[in-house]
Amino acid sequence: MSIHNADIAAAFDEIADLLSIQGANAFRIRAYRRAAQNIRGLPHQIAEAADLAAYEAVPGIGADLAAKIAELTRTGHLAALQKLRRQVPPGLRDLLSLPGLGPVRVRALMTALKIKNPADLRRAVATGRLAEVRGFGPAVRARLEQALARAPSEALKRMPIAQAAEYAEPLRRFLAAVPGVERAEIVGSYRRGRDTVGDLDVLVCAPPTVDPAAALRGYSDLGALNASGRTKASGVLRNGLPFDLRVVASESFGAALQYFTGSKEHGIRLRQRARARGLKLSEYGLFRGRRSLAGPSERDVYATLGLEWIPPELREDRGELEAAERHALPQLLERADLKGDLHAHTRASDGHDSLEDMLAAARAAGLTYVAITDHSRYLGIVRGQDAARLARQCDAIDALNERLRGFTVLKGAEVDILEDGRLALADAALAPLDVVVIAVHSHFDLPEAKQTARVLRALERPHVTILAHPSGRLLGEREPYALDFERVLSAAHERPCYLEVNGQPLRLDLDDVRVKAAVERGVLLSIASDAHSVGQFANLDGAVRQARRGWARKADVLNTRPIAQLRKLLRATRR
Ligand code: DGT
Ligand code: CA
Ligand code: CA
Repeated sequence: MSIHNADIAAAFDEIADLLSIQGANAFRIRAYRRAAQNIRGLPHQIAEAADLAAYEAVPGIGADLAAKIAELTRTGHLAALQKLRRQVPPGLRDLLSLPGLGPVRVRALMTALKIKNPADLRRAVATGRLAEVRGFGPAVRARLEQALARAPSEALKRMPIAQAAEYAEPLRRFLAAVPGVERAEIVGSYRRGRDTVGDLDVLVCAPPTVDPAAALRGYSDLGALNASGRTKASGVLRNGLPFDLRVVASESFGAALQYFTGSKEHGIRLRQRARARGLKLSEYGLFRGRRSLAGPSERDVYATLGLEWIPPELREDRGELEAAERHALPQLLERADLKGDLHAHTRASDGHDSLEDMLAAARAAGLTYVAITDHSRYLGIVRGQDAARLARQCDAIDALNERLRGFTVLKGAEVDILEDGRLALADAALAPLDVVVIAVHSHFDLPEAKQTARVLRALERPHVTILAHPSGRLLGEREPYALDFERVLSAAHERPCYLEVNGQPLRLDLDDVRVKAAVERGVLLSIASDAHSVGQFANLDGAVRQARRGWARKADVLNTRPIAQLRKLLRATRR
């Protein structure tokens, strides 16, 4: 491993940046900066020096920094830097890479306007709020606007699908309404329902007389249009999301839909299959020689290749082609299959609305039961309930159920898993509940063995029903914590208890791969909104999409059961 002075200096500068965003001690930050500067100025490669003493001879390098240089030289990594990278949301780090934005300004944006990523910044520029922040005079703002316009895709990485959807659906409707346009679809990872998207791929069906790309120029959500011809254009939307536009004729629409939906891996396998049959598959159609066998319809493309039509969520080359060949694709879960929701909050803890309003909203969302799972009292959650308040809430729910017809409110709680694997509420407090959702809300950075032991220990408690958001990730903000998921899955299977697919837009946790593992193991899933207000039962749509990507069928899901069957499954978890 060859480490250059520039590498060491860059690592120290990054540490200083991240510490500075965190508002760390100024002396500590300056020590890293000065060391970086001195190392950059050295006439020789410091990594070639024989030992720590030689490192310490450089001005500004003490024992601590010398040890870090040694670590970097030996391993190529710095544990301290990796830890900081996990702590500081990637969006803030993306902001740092914009010209004119150092850590001090990033911190100012964060404190004054809660700006956490380039997309937030773009909005603040668009609405003029940036001018309110100290240190952002006209010159700084002008430079930032230029930078944001120039390099949006570098400044912003993958976007959570719910955030992308806010721009994708209006864009699709706009294009579909352009005179002469026959169809417009958002394809790519968006159509596959991936949890995040890199860019939007927009496919438009129109005859040669129509120029949808030209129509786009007047579109209100357009940030910039880069390359543009009649059949191909690319640009970026005002929220920073890049897009590719393709225009095809109707005789190719199905083939193009297939091609640009991807995934790339799925497409490669499909084209191999075509080739093995002496055919050629492209975005223009499926051909034998020059004769087109399929093109207008995506279904026909699959059928002509001897395959069932494959739902886009499955197109990841995870066995779907083999299943489609055997006519053994799963009948995937649908939103309409859900009979209830087993994770929702009221203002008894950190929710926004009353118990009555939440159940009315659940009912309006087409559900027949909802579990109220307010937080237990714990560090992070100020308004969490203790045993006494939980008991009173249970009484209120009992009274409510007396009056309700055709709808059931289940008594529940979302209970913190403490650092040592105990639960934040005593077994006696949990015994009267119908649903006990447990979750990790703290100590995310325990080593894998400890984190796994912690969760396994919690799963041993007598009243546990569901493990909520099992990986703890927050898209763009927090990585999953280190956990041996196989062991958790085995424990859930043996116990039994159930695993949640949390539909909060930044959680979508379990992810698709783990959903599939749970389905294969026969561990039932709870498709959950984790609603904190009446509008958030819409989170169920995202959870369903995620579950479909993990091959989940109606039978794999706990809350597709009518209430009587559900109660049996809930009781089966009791010890
Ligand atoms: P993303 O944008 O990173 O979330 O993921 P995708 O899947 O939307 O990827 P993207 O936007 O690069 O391309 C859209 C689709 O176009 C992709 O899913 C399949 C097709 N495609 C793009 N590039 C290639 C390629 O080099 N080979 C093949 N076979 N297909 C490609
Ligand atoms: Ca894409
Ligand atoms: Ca693309």
